[in-house]
Amino acid sequence: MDSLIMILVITLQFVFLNSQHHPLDPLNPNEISKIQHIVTTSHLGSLPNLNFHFVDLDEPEKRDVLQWLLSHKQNQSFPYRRAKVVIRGGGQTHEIIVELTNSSIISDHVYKGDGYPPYTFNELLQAARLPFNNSQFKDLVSQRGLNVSEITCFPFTIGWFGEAITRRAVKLSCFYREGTTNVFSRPIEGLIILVDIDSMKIRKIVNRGKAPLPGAEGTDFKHSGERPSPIPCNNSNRSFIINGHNIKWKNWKFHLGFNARAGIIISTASIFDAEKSEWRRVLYRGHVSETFVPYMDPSSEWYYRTFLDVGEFGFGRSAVTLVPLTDCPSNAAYIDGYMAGEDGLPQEVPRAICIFERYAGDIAWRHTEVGIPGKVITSGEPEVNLVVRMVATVGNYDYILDWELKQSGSIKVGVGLSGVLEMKTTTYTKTDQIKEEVYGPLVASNRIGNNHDHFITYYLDVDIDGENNSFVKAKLKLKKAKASPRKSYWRVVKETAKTEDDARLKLGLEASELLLVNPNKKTKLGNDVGYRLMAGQPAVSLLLDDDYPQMRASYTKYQVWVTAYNKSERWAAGFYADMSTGKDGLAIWSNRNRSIMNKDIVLWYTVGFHHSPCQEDFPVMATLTSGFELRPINFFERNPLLKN
Ligand SMILES: *[C@@H]1O[C@H](CO)[C@@H](O)[C@H](O)[C@H]1NC(C)=O
Ligand SMILES: *[C@@H]1O[C@H](CO)[C@@H](O)[C@H](O)[C@H]1NC(C)=O
Ligand SMILES: *[C@@H]1O[C@H](CO)[C@@H](O)[C@H](O)[C@H]1NC(C)=O
Ligand SMILES: *[C@@H]1O[C@H](CO)[C@@H](O)[C@H](O)[C@H]1NC(C)=O
Ligand SMILES: *[C@@H]1O[C@H](CO)[C@@H](O)[C@H](O)[C@H]1NC(C)=O
Ligand SMILES: *[C@@H]1O[C@H](CO)[C@@H](O)[C@H](O)[C@H]1NC(C)=O
Ligand SMILES: *[C@@H]1O[C@H](CO)[C@@H](O)[C@H](O)[C@H]1NC(C)=O
Ligand SMILES: *[C@@H]1O[C@H](CO)[C@@H](O)[C@H](O)[C@H]1NC(C)=O
Ligand SMILES: *[C@@H]1O[C@H](CO)[C@@H](O)[C@H](O)[C@H]1NC(C)=O
Ligand SMILES: [Cu+2]
Repeated sequence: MDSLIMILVITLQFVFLNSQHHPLDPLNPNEISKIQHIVTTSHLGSLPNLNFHFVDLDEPEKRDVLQWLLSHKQNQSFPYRRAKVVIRGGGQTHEIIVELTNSSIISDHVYKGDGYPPYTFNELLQAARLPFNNSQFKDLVSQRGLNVSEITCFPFTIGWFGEAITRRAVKLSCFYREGTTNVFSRPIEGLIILVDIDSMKIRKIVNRGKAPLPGAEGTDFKHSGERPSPIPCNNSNRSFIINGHNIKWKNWKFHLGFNARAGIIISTASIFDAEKSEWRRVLYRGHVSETFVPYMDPSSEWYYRTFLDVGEFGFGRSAVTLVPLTDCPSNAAYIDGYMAGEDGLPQEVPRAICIFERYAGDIAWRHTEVGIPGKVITSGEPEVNLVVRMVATVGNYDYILDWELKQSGSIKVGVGLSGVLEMKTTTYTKTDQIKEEVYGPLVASNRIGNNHDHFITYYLDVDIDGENNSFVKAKLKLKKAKASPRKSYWRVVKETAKTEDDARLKLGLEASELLLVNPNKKTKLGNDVGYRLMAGQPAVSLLLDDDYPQMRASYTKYQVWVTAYNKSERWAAGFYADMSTGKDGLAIWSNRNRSIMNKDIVLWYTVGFHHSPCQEDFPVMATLTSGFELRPINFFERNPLLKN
């Protein structure tokens, strides 16, 4: 063996040792293939129409992960490695746990509750193709004078409206591509196709008759061709280190995962406290839990459009390959994402995640001191943050999902919306012609941009200096001043939430600070160490509680929830979100009213947008951003940006 090969072998072993054994690592392609082999060669392999709907790491017990991380066992492999697999075969949903270390199926049970697992990409693709082999459909479109080769149909999930559900089904809406690449801009209104997914057959075509078709003019959205000139960048000199799924940057270290459902998963994020000279825990696990997008149009072709994108499709499943210099700057590093396809075999999303340092042009801190006679002293530092980003394109919409770490200790989460509106055809060409309820504004000629919401709910298992934390509402209460020329002032009155019931909040006018504290750890000055939730614009669902879509997404009635940690409570609308009936999910768990004081707790925060579209949203929408921030409050002894 010559020395070059020797070096190569040593390097590979090094990479293997350091990057393959974190217990929260997402399943790698070899593991996905192994799982596929274990399942298909087991008794389950003979199930008719066997499809893999979900293959993910079965999250190891938190206790075991923490023990492994905190003890010095990191040079040993974690004692077990399990996958949770959901397959459908023979018309049934099987939940399987596979142990990878000895290649065995530990458990297999048939799920009989409400709701279905996410659709596979192939199911949606097959469903969308069915109309093109259906003579009724072809007759209907040619009666409308349309060329069938110019039509694209998209499958929409249909929710639940009180009926007994026995079959998986989607509804197709079709669009006319002729003269445009903006497929969603030319809806063929009045034609809905109901598809039974398990038999993969068209069950019904509802034809409401010919509706006008909006033209193709002005619908394209080619970019101007201008790109910022790439900043010369020596990427081997990055200030962050990617070691497998472990990322280290400045005073932060964390684990970065990816799965088909949530997309980005940030785990075991800790910050280095220079004063204490130790790593301190902040976030055990954080990711998008669910997304609810109800359209405000009760008409027969629109009422069912009440999407739970994460549970029905998956944000990771919808992750796109990021485009350097458009989606991420020139100094970005990229990470590929892996998941299982419907056949159980690995699929790759190249460049699913990017990581980069953002030189925001912002000021991290500053001061100009003019109080010293004869001197003006100015000090300060620019803000440099680390951003972890992915983009999920779910049909017409694009969600830009950022996790941004600041050296001040903040974790800032950003959600950007872009993409194309879901629009409805109309005969109207001017707003003043409209005298009836049309469920949204006119955004372009012959097109209504239907009113809707976007609720993106985050799962945030915050562990401030340990698991046992409390949720504190620090309310600003007005006091009357005595013996002073002033009549009033405000003071902070802190209230620790005792149970889950006490920790559901609609944020609004009441002035309050929401804190997560570790009541067992105090600063030298005696303050509870903590983090503050800096909420974004308040938006909760306005639908009636007994409206069916709202029952399925009941958690969107509050922006903030805190629950007791339970490994299996991660997906806010329940794991089986497709055609769910609201019997599982965050609101149900919270109703147990568990004690949350000085306990391992999970914070749930919903970023909400009420979206009444406007003309600028056409033909493609300029990014609209919202988010929230977790900011240290009495966590450090003083401003951690000052390094002396
Ligand atoms: C792991 O590391 C510990 C302490 O660093 C050491 O004592 C032990 O021998 C190591 N074990 C293996 C299997 O390398
Ligand atoms: C594999 O390991 C699990 C424990 O992790 C055990 O329950 C199971 O019996 C083992 N199966 C076989 C075939 O060894
Ligand atoms: C198309 O339809 C015909 C007749 O209904 C059927 O025999 C054929 O299998 C269909 N093809 C596909 C690809 O579904
Ligand atoms: C229909 O569209 C196809 C594909 O764009 C085109 O090749 C064909 O000529 C069109 N037919 C008619 C009748 O316009
Ligand atoms: C980038 O920087 C590294 C270390 O600072 C250096 O070894 C390398 O030659 C540089 N590469 C380029 C292309 O300048
Ligand atoms: C790399 O970073 C170091 C320290 O920040 C700096 O001194 C050096 O100039 C950088 N090198 C390049 C090639 O950018
Ligand atoms: C957390 O509190 C529980 C009691 O609620 C206690 O049993 C446990 O030891 C505490 N854990 C830590 C890490 O302090
Ligand atoms: C954990 O959550 C699951 C699902 O909600 C529930 O069935 C189970 O009873 C919970 N376990 C505990 C210990 O509360
Ligand atoms: C939750 O528990 C608290 C304290 O035991 C109690 O005051 C409150 O009424 C309970 N809420 C519900 C909805 O049961
Ligand atoms: Cu919108």
